[in-house]
Amino acid sequence: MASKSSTNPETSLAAKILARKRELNAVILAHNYQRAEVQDIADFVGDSLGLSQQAAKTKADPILFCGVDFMAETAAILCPGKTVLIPDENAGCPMANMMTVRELREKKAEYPDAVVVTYVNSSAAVKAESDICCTSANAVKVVESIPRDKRIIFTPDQSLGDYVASRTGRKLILWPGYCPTHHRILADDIAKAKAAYPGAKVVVHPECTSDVIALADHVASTSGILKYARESTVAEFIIGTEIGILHRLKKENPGKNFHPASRLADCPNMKLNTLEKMLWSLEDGAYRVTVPEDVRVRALKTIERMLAIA
Ligand code: CIZ
Ligand code: SF4
Repeated sequence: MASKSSTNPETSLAAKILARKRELNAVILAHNYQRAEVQDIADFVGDSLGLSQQAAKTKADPILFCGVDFMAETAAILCPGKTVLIPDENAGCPMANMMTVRELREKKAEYPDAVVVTYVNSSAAVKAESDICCTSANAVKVVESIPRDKRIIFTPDQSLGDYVASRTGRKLILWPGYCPTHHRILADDIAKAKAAYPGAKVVVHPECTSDVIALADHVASTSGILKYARESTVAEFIIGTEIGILHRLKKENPGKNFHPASRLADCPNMKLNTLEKMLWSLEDGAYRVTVPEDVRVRALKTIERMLAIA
């Protein structure tokens, strides 16, 4: 009789991916929102900036980036000369797609003196057209670094911008973009979860709507949520972000309980990457994510200004 592992298609797929990875000297990076099995086979799991920094540090090449396109682009910006692959070419971010370079130029013409702060969830071309980048982990710090007399256009996430405005007391010119996945988490979901788990801490991502954020004990990026769960003496949490993060939260904190604020917060783009597509990607050298050099150089400056502050 065949052993259980040799008949398990996921196990053999994983074995093939690892063999191909070794053959190519590839590194596998997976975002905190990826499928559990994708996270489990990755060399590094993290947020978009942390993963791109890993990509820049490693000697491995190619980089198989399991996330959405702007994340793979950020890796390509930080690692010129390396091959960056994404398992599914359709894994995009609807929020990043809520703005174009042309629209941003129009907004800049309206406020010619303003500093443009752009969230990492944006295309390389939009980053190139911006003054400074931010992530959800450092957005408050980045905005605080800008002189108080300067006007700020904050793009593309209105919810994150609104949260940063409330934390810094700054008036920001907000782009009307948002994350459709995080906006599926409703204040009512938080209220119901709090009633069901009265001792739990509510931890939410700043991409959530302001009424959800108002009910939270802690607001943080994915790396911040993981840190909070690790360091908290509390053993029960209601998590208001994309549900892919629950896998890592449970894996790293076996004695603690995590409840999703809403099961609907499941990003279909993040979930396009599968083990099968990872293997095909390594076999075919597809899909390659590239950034034109003139755009890359300008987008890199925007990212470097952020890194100098945060
Ligand atoms: O920067 C990232 O990885 C995103 C999109 C979210 C987060 O909070 O880490
Ligand atoms: Fe974009 Fe939201 Fe999906 Fe992240 S979770 S990739 S912000 S749509």
